[in-house]
Amino acid sequence: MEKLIISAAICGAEVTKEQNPAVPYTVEEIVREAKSAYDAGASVIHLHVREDDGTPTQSKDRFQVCVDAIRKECPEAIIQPSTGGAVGMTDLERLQSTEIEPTPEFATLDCGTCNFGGDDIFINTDNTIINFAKIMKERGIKPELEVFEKGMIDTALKVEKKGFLTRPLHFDFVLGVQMSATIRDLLFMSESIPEGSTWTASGLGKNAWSIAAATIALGGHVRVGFEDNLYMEKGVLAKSNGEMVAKVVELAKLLGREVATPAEAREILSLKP
Ligand code: KMH
Ligand code: ZN
Repeated sequence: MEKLIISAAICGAEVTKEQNPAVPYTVEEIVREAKSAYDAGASVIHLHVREDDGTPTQSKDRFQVCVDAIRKECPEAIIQPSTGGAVGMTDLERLQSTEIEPTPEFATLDCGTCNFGGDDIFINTDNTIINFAKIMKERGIKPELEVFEKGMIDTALKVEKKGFLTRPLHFDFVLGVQMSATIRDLLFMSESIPEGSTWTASGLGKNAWSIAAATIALGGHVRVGFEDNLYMEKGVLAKSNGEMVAKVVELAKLLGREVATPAEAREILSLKP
């Protein structure tokens, strides 16, 4: 079986220090969390950034400072800026994370609109998705296709048919936001993508660990981190993203799956060297 790529979603846009004091806001905290994940075995850092007070931002300058600082501590890491940002941001605001230098090799591309709790709606119209795909293609950025339910896989395939996405595609199944996060859901999603695609999965909250274990067994790749889950187990807050990555490494060991280095991850994901 292909080696396991571990992605760490270290910060997110929604979680707060009130929920877990280790959630990073400042540049120093973001670097600390990226390094803890990288040292534990993560090769991909899925990155959102915040103002010092925790407000989510897609500011190009803030991304540039954070990426440069992470790069110093995690020289080989695949840094994957979010283009999802936070609910309510404009497309132009969200795209700023792709404008840093050097151009990111990997970035997220959200493939549909979904409810995001309470009155929040995370809006990604067909035109938004096509525009983001077009820009990423022009800039040579490989998209990680963020799909929150099966219809978003179908949308991605329509965008591919129009010529804005190129195979091999890479999907990230974010389970537990819009659709549930059972093993049946995971199987349904992983069996619904074109042959030759790669995929990562993450389960929200308490689903993180069952989805991680099933994904390792099925040959997918795993995302964990504060963006998706704050707990190591019921009632036990994670002290760092690294602690969560270490748990995935342990699961992989138990299940006989080797963990990919960043260089191996680049090869598996067909990223440019
Ligand atoms: N924060 C969510 C509204 C992504 O990173 O591309 C969007 C999100 C997806 O987290
Ligand atoms: Zn994200």
